[in-house]
Amino acid sequence: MPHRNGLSFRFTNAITRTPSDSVANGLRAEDGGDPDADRFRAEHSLYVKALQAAGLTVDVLPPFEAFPDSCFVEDPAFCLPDGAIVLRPGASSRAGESEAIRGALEPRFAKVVDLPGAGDVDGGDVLMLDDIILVGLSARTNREGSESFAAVLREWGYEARVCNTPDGVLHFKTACSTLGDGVILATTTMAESGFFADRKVVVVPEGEEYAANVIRVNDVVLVPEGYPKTRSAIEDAGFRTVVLPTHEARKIDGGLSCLSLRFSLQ
Ligand code: CIR
Repeated sequence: MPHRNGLSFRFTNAITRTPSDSVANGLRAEDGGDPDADRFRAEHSLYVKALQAAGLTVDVLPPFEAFPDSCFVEDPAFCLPDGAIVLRPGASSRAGESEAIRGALEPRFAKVVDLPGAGDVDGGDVLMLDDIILVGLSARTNREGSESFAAVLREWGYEARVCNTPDGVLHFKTACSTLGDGVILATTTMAESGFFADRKVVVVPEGEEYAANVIRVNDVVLVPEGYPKTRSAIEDAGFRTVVLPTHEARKIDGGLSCLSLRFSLQ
């Protein structure tokens, strides 16, 4: 695919969803205590403000009590300037989120399509770079889903490659992010995976692996609070950072990317 400068980090819009009270029952790999819904909403509102300060128009959808993980809007859809693809999340408790996010996408995109076939893809497994889109196989994204997703992307003129997310990592982007301008942020395991070929990789210092999930939004990189070595490494690589609290999201394996769908309307 032709290199599209800024595809992965120049955005005009975002969609988020306010955490519900039921977020306390969100899925998690290990139980370190339930998130507190009020504190989560306070952190979420700082997140929305940071996206707005970065120049985005942000649509904040109302809480969706029936789906505890529904504030993680990145997982049920994937957005490109050409249109949006409604995905099928791999966790059965999240299945109904696709229908709900479609309703938010349709007024904004001329083209909204469903992931064909019966496979599963979580948006957290999709890393968009400026010249390729990487799709990680994981406990949530299976071979059938990733292949049908890659086929849609190719039809739309994008190059897509399916990769294996390392064992024990929830989503591909749990362990890596794009900092934009051709630079990747990744844990040591991901950096050594070969997925990034000869791209410049900023490696997350040991012990700060959670901070591998950041988002570049226009001229800033949003980073989670409490990971000073990663923040310094990103700044040393020449990027401006904004620190945000994600303590409640972290309790249910959520990070900064999961909390929004970011896109550029043509
Ligand atoms: C889940 O397990 O589905 C949620 N508790 C966390 C989802 C995080 N989403 C993401 O990394 N894209």
